[in-house]
Amino acid sequence: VSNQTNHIFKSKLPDITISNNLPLHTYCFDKLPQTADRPCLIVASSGKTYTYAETYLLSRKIAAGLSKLGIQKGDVIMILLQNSAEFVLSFIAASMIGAVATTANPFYTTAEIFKQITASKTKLIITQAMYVDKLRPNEANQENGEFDFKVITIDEPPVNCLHFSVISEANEEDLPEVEIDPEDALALPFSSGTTGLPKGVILTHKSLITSVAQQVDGENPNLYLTTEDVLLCVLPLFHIFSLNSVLLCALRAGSAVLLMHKFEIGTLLGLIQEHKVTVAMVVPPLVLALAKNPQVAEFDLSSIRLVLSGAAPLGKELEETLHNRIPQAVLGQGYGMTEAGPVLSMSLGFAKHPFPTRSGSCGTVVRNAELKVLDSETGLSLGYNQPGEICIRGQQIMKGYLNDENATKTTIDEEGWLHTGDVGYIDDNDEIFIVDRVKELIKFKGFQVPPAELEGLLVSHPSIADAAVVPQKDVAAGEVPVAFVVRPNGNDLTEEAIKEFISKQVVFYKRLHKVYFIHAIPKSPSGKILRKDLRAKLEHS
Ligand code: AYL
Repeated sequence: VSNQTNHIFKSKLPDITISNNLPLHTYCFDKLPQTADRPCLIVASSGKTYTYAETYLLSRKIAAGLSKLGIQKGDVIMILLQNSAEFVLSFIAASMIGAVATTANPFYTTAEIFKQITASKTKLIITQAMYVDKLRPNEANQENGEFDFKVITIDEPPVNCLHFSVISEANEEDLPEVEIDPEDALALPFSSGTTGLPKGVILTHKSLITSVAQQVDGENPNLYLTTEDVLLCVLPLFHIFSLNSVLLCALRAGSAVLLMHKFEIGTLLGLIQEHKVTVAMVVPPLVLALAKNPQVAEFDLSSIRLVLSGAAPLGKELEETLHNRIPQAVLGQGYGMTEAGPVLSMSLGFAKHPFPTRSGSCGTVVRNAELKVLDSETGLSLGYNQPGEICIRGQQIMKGYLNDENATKTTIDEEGWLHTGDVGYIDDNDEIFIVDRVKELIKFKGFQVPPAELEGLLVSHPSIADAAVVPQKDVAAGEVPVAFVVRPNGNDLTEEAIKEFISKQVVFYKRLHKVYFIHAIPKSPSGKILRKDLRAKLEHS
C-alpha cells in the first residue's frame, strides 16, 4: 500500500498495539502461566531440555548472581559463546537487571575481541575455557593471568576465572528491583553499517520488543509461530538474525528452540528428524546444503513447515530447488540489518493467514513501520518498480551507534529514516527485491566483512603503500573479500605474504581470497575509494 504523494510503503497487515513499554523479559515471558511446562530450550548435543518455567527461573538466578558480582544497570557484559543454554539464560538475565549484552563471535582473534571489549567497556565476559587465552592480550597478562574484567566459563574455569555455577546457583530471591526504562539499552551487537569500522549498535528494550511484535504479534502475525513449533537454532545467536528472529520470537510465541552449537549437515538433518523441527531459519549457504546435499534424501524432513532465509541474497533458482526437496514447507525470506532492529521485511507467506508471494522476494515491510525507496540523485522517494536506496522508519530501529554521533547522524536522518545502503525496488505486490548494495559491506555467508577494517590492517604493513578491499562474487559464500594493493616502487611483497599477514589477525571469514597489485587506488577528488571501479575491474578480469 503506497501513499502516492510521498511514496511511503506499509505492510498489508494492519498496525497493532505493541506493549513496548515493558522490559523485554517481561514481554517475552508474558505467557508463562500457560507455557510453564512446555519445552523452551533443547540443547541438541546433550538432549537436555529446559521448560519455560526452568528457563525463567534460571535466568532469574543468573540475574541475581550477576548482580552479586557487581553488575549493575547499564553495565555491559559480553557473551562470547556458541549457541548454548547458557547464552540464552545470560541474555535474559542481563535484561532482568537492566544490563547490556554485547555478543561476539568466539572465533574472533584477540585483537577483534579487544576492540569490542574496549569500545563497549565490558565488565564481565561469559565464555568457554578454550577461548580464555584470547582474553589475555599481552605477555604480562599471560603470566599473572589477570584481566581487567571478570571472566566466567561455562565449563571448567582456568586460573582467575569463575565457574558459571557461581551465577546460576545464586538465590533468585536476591534479584534486586530494577527500574527499566523502555529506552534503556539491552543488546549491543557490533556492525559496520554503511561505512567504516564495526560500531556498537544500541538496541533498546523498546526497539527489540517492537521488532519481535512486528514479526509474531497480532491477530494475523507476519510470522506465525505457536507453542507446538520447534525452531532450528543453528545460526549463531551472537548475530542479530538468530538472536531476534529465532530466539526472541520463539520465546514470545512459546515455541521450543533447538540449540545447535555448530553446523554439520549430517547432525543437522538427524536433529531435524529426531526433534521434528517445524521452522528452520537459515542463510543462503544452508539453503544450498539443504537443496543439494545428497544426504538429505536419507532423512525425514516432513516436519518442516516453514523455511526462512535471511542475512544475504538468496537466488530464485536455489529457492526453487529447495522447494522441490521439501515441497510441504513455505519458503521465503526475511531482510534485515542490525541497525534496523533488525527486521525490515518478511515474507507474508509466513503469516497465519498467508498472502501469495513471489519467488526471490525479500518479503513485505513489517507492520508498524514505514519504508521508502530513495532516489539518491533527486532525494525523492520512488514508487513501485523503481530501484533506489531502501530506508526504514519505526520504533524498532536502533537508538544509535555507541559513542559515535557522526555515524548515527549519517545513518538515521533528521526525519528518523534509517538509510540501509541497500538498493531495491517494491513490486506491485508490495514485495521487496534487493538488487544491489551501495554500501562498502561485504557479506561472506551472511557474516559481515567490513572493508575498512581490512584496509586498515593492510596499510599498517610497512611494504604496502595503499589498499582497497571489495567483494568478489562466489558461488559458495555469496561474496568473498579481495584486495587491491599498491606496493612502493621495487617492493616484491607477494600475494601469499599479504594473505598470511591478514589471516593471522582476523576471524576466518574475513580472510582475503585474492590480492591484485595495482599502481594506484582509484579515488574521488575528496579521497573516497571508487569501489565501483574496482568491482568493475573484477568483472572484466
Ligand atoms: P547484518 N537479501 C539480501 N540481502 C540481505 C538480506 C536478504 N534477505 N538480509 C540481509 N541482507 C544484507 O547487519 C543487506 O545488505 O544483518 C543488509 O543491509 O549483518 C545486510 O545484509 C545487513 O547485515 C531476519 C532476517 C535479521 C534477516 C536479518 C538480517 C540480519 C543481518 C532478521 O529475520
